[in-house]
Order: sequence, then C-alpha cells, then structure tokens
Amino acid sequence: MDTKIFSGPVNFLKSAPSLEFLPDATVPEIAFAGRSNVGKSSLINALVNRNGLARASNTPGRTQELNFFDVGEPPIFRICDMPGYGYAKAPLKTVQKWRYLVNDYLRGRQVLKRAFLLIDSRHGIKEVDREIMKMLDGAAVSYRIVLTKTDKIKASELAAVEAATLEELRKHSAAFPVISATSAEKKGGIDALREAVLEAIQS
Ligand SMILES: Nc1nc2c(ncn2[C@@H]2O[C@H](COP(=O)(O)OP(=O)(O)OP(=O)(O)O)[C@@H](O)[C@H]2O)c(=O)[nH]1
Ligand SMILES: [Mg+2]
Repeated sequence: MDTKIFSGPVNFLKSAPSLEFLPDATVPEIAFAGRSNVGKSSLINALVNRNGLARASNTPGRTQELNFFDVGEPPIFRICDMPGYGYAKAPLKTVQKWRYLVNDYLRGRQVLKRAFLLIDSRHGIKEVDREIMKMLDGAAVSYRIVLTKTDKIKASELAAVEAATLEELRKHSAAFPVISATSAEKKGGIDALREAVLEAIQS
C-alpha cells in the first residue's frame, strides 16, 4: 500500500451521534482526536487533499459527532473525525456527551489501529490532553501525537515544543515514540503524516 491511496476515492460514510450508530467494524480505523479547534477536520482534508470533506470552521465545537470517511473503493481503511474536547463555552451536558462518546469510542473500538492525538504547536500538551493520554495509556490504545498549525510559529519555537513533547511522551506507555509536525494550511508534514497513517493501518 502506498500514499496514492489518499488521492483515490474517499467517501463520507456516516455520522454517529452516539455509539449505537457506529458503522460495522469491517475495516481498520484511525481516529483524529484533540482539543476543540486544534485542527482535526482541516488536517483530514489536507491528508486526502479535498477541501471541505470534513467540515472545518472557526467556531469551536464544529464537529459534534463521530464522522467516518472511507478511504479506497472498496474501503481499505476508515478515518474518524472526532468532536473536540475542552471547549469551555459549550453547555455542560453537551461537553459530557462528547466526552463519553470520544472516550467510549477510543477505549472500545476493536478495529481502531491508532488514535492521532492533535496538539496545537503554539500551546503544547495541556492538562485536558494529559487526561486523554492517561485514559489511552490505561486502555492500552496506541496513539501518536501530531502537532498542528506549525505555520503559526517560528522554526525555533517548533523545535522547542517538539523537544518538550517528546520528553513528556516518554512517561506515556501507549504513546508512539515519534511525533509529527503539520500545517494543514501550508501542507507541511502532510506526506509524512500519510506514511504514518499507513504505518498505523498495517501495524
Ligand atoms: N494557520 C492555520 N490554521 C489552521 C490550520 N489547521 C486548522 N486551522 C484553522 O483552525 C480552525 C479550526 O480548524 P478545524 O479543522 O475546524 O478544527 P477541529 O479540531 O476540527 O475543531 P472542532 O471540530 O471544533 O473540534 C479553523 O479556522 C482552521 O482554518 C493550520 O494548519 N494552520
Ligand atoms: Mg472538527
């Protein structure tokens, strides 16, 4: 399998507002998780080189359901775009609903090969991220850290946040020991991320 798969057919499959609406677990999955507004939907669009496939927006809390995209026809694997966590202005009930949805999916999905945990390169790992990381460690769900929006910082700042992030990863048993640095805006690191996705799918 090579990265050409990302320029072939990619189709929106379905939105799952709760776990009973998950698609049948027939192909391997990867999931994009992270704080609200970190750039999950934008990065999925960059990955498959299609604007507007996953719905991105300036409004935090844009993605409210688990959205599944089939890559390949017939599908070779599936990408899940997840609601963000840590969006303080959303109603408490909504926040709890998303949290259960995200946690239950990540913990319980047999076909999930790896979660890609997105971290804003301007901010680094925050407390809400650590909570998810601990949960994933506890459930032994493999995850990989992806820094986003690298076009917004200087190379020296990126180097510093990469070093700090790698250092922190060493304490997390389920974290993949390598991070990715990306810009959906400038398409930086996208090819390497495609390789990382294929590596996860084949693991
Ligand atoms: N400069 C820059 N902006 C980005 C990048 N990626 C995303 N953004 C912007 O960040 C905002 C949020 O992007 P989304 O992709 O909707 O973020 P999300 O994580 O899916 O957000 P929720 O669905 O609300 O959790 C949008 O205004 C994007 O245009 C990037 O690489 N560089
Ligand atoms: Mg989104």
